[in-house]
Amino acid sequence: MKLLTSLTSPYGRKLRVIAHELGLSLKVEDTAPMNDPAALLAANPLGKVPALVLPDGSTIIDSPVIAAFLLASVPGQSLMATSGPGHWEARTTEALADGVLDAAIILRFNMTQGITSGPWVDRQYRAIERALAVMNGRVGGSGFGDICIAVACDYLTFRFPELDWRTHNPALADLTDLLLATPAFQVSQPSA
Ligand SMILES: N[C@@H](CCC(=O)N[C@@H](CS)C(=O)NCC(=O)O)C(=O)O
Repeated sequence: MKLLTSLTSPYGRKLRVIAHELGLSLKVEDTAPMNDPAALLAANPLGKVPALVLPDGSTIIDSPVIAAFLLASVPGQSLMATSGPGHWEARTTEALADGVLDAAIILRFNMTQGITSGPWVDRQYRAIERALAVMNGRVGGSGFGDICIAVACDYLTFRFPELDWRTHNPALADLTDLLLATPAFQVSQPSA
């Protein structure tokens, strides 16, 4: 299996950590989405990373879908319940963490165009703040949810070092510090 992703994509990192924890081998192909490489557009017409290319050439796109595929590839995995309330709680935690990333990436794209203030920018910061507070109360719900949370928090540290998300969210801070020390997070550290 080949994962097309940039080495800084937090969505890609989420999948690399999950694959590592599941013991799945994933070949990572460094892919810069903004250059519209042909291999990426063939895998994902939306031009976004990550995209997973399977041995038969078929593709799976969008990190929650790819994550679900990876989990389903390992029967008996212990990262997430496969049904019931625990399953939906973990997936909702993923949606919260991904939503933090979506807002952070909007902010980054705006910054590259010199837009650093205004109602649309403020809205993203407010969404991040609210989601972090909710995620702070969801730590420990599942291994999968915890990975999603720590990936999002570490992305904030990476791209928004001035944003103090730790002070008001001590459970997020403790979880992120704990998971950053694990081999899966170590080998998937974003390289600028
Ligand atoms: N919902 C998607 C979001 C993926 C995404 O936004 N990826 C960014 C890079 S981190 C990207 O490829 N951006 C290029 C673009 O939006 O054209 C997922 O979870 O995979």
